[in-house]
Amino acid sequence: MYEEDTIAAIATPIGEGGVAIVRVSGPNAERIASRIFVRKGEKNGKLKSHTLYYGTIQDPRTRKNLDDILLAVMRKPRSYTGEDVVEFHCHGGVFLVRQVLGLILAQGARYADPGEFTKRAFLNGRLDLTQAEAVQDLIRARTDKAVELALNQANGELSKWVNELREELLDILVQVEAAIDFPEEEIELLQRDQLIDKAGALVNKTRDILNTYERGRLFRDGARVCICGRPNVGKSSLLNALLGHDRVIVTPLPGTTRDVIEESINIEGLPVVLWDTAGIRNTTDQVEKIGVDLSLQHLEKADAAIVVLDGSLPLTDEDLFCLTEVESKKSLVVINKNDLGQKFGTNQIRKTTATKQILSISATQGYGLRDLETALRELLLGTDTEPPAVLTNIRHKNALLRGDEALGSAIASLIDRRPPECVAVDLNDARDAFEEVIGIVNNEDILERIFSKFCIGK
Ligand SMILES: Nc1nc2c(ncn2[C@@H]2O[C@H](COP(=O)(O)OP(=O)(O)O)[C@@H](O)[C@H]2O)c(=O)[nH]1
Ligand SMILES: [Mg+2]
Repeated sequence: MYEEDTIAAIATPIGEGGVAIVRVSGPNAERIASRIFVRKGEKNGKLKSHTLYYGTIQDPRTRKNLDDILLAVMRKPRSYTGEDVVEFHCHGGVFLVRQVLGLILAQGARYADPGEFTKRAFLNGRLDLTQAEAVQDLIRARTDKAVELALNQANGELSKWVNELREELLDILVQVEAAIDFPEEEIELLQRDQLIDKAGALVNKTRDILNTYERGRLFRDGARVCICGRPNVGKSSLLNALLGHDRVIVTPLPGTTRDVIEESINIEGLPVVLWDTAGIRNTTDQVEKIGVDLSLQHLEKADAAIVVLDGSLPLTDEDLFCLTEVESKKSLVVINKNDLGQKFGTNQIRKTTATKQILSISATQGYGLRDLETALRELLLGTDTEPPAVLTNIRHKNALLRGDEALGSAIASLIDRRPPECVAVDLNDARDAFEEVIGIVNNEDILERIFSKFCIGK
């Protein structure tokens, strides 16, 4: 299936640390280790698998010792890659670990491509494709929730879900193909209705999975939230308050913030990137105008917006303009400075934005901030119960979309009483799409693209 040579790479980050690991996988892994590893104490006997051995690394040509190390042998098939794997646990010095790697390569190992260890794990059936990809998500995860989602996927939760779809699809396909094999028995009317129902149910289940994508994307990449409003309402103060420290300059002068300031917070595991923007208003000041344009651009790109109003002053046209700007977006309205009392009623806001949630806070006093965070999280994620798995990967999403589309046209063919061959073509397309998610694919291009995104040594 692939050229079974022996690959090696540094598996830990390059830098100073307690330990650095060089990983070797392939048929020659153990032979290479036996040439450069000298065991302390008892020297004879074959090394046991899944055991750590203490010893030194020695250059066989010069007999010079490089490092005292721990060596682990994991013989196939019970190893990460499913091949013989040897790990050298050295002291974590940049120069040292490169020397060790160099010595291993000099014994005939090849420097691994990015993700090549995981690719081999996949090709040897140790992981399916969603699990292999989850390994990468796990490495990149930035919050505990992202770790949890990636771990679920690595443990096969998504595969299980998609596999159920595939099984149900195969059921339908068997019936349709039977009709092809016995042409005189055309698909009976009753059977046709049943098939339509079953395919319809399958479409719904596919969409359930697809709907989790947005949620997964937010957990993985973070949600982008734009804080907007006219100048001086307390946008920068709010950013500082949510961050818990003074990041942005706050002054009583309108127009202080001109650039877009970006900072990240974590709301119960959901990474949120906050954008503090220049106040939105008509201005003749050239620099401020650029700031205002930037604000509007960011508002457009954001996953959600917080419109800040100053409750200590009557509403202005600029406030109303901001409220209409976010009309079609996920957004919250925040009435700030509630420590100073409130000069207008919420019904005035309701006239412009009937459905938005309105919260009262004080950025400088810290009132209402927890409620704001909770409301923001709900706005971004919705309050639905947690699905069994979450789609985080665009490749999975596209494949499922293709499956959904193919099922749709299979249903149309059934309704139009087209010949079973036509229905089978669509159903087979849907099946290909589902199988692509879990990785029953042999397309080298797809695999190459997926694994090239990994880091070297994984
Ligand atoms: N009393 C009070 N003043 C606030 C509050 N939030 C902001 N301010 C003041 O309002 C002024 C403008 O704040 P700033 O955050 O720069 O507004 P921005 O222009 O919207 O970014 C500053 O003098 C802040 O101290 C609040 O909750 N209560
Ligand atoms: Mg500001």
